[in-house]
Amino acid sequence: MRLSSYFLPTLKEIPAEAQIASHRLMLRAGMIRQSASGIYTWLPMGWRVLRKIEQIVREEQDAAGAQELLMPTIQSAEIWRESGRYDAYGKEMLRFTDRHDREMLYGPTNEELITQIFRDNVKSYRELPRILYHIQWKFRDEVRPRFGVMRGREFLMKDSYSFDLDYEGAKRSYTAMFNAYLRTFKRMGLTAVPMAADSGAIGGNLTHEFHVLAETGESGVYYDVAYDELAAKDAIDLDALSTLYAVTDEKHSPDAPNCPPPDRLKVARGIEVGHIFYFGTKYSEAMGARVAGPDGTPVTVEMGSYGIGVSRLVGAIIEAYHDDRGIKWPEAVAPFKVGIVNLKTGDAACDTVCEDAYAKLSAAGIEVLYDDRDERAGVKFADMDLIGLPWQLVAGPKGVAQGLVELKNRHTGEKQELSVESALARLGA
Ligand code: 5CA
Repeated sequence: MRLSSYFLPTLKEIPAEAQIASHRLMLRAGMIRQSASGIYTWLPMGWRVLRKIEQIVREEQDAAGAQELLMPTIQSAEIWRESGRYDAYGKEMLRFTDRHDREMLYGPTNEELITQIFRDNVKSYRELPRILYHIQWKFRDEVRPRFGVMRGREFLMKDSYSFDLDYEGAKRSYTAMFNAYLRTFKRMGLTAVPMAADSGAIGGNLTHEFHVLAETGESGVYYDVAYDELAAKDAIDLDALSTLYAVTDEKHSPDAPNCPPPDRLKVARGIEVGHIFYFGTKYSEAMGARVAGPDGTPVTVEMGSYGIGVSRLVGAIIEAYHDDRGIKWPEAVAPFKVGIVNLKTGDAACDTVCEDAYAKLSAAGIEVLYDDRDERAGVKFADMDLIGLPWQLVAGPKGVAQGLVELKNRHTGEKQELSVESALARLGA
């Protein structure tokens, strides 16, 4: 992509309405624009990142045996009456009527709809277990949307739903999702700590929230220092982990039997990027989701649901990866891997080196953004640091005369003078 023709409206000023770094940086780096309170347009740069995150989430869901489908954003009130949640959900649900006066809503979550689909299409225990998921926009009319995409009204969620014959099966599905979450967040460069949580409006008794630790997090978290080590593993023994104290503020109590003494208790703030629930037959019972069991008698299926805040993750990653000049994308989610900075557009030698590097990187399948604009070097450096691509390949007249370019690592700040060939080789071209 050539920056001269890329739709990237960066901002020099710090937007007054943004209170936290990720919100400020997403506006300044031309990733999002607000369209109404808590509702955003994703500009090309933001959209690229969102899709990368979505893809990692998808790959790990698929690897864990979940199957992707796509449910609509708009739902009928009827199924929510069946589960009893239509009235219970309150003002957070955006409700409206269609031209035939049918009551509709913009889905805040999908337990009802997936239970209906399951009920109407699965008849035998032989088809179990099933984990189905989709990645779809949700709407919750939050009282206080804030921090940009962190607490939006419209937001992108991955939500999975598991169906099992009995509790043992449901716990296996829950554990599979739990482990998939640890891998998912790790691939994005995040440490997300699983916390025993409160089940809120979803209901149920086995539930964990996954929190990225950050000072600007909205939740208080309290956990045993031994927990870090256990949770850093790729796959955990859920029962072993569950004996250790790790809770969100709603659940914290210094009098709990396994609450460690103050010197072993970590107190931090976290951003909730995922939330998983086992809720048994809460929805299947209310909505009649039954299958024929091995002996032919109908069995009400055991369910769980598993959410990831895909759009919130964009903000959470920036909270974890930025400095005072801008974003520092982890490579796995970076919108482009490398930015080429032409310090003297119009200079024949610089243009040749940059065009050649651009062509070779592109041909090697490496995502590259080429700053070919006719701008001052200072502007180009500032923009490149702001948008935070992991690598910068800088070509100026002095170096180019000696066949050299500079390769800068945005994370470490390390700069190296290299021949063009070596620089391209470092980048994988
Ligand atoms: N049905 C269940 C699991 S599929 C559910 O809705 N869980 S949830 O309410 O906890 O939401 C799942 C995830 O969506 C949360 O962990 C959070 O990361 C994200 N999320 C929830 N509300 C918002 C919001 N207003 N803005 C951005 N992300 C949100």
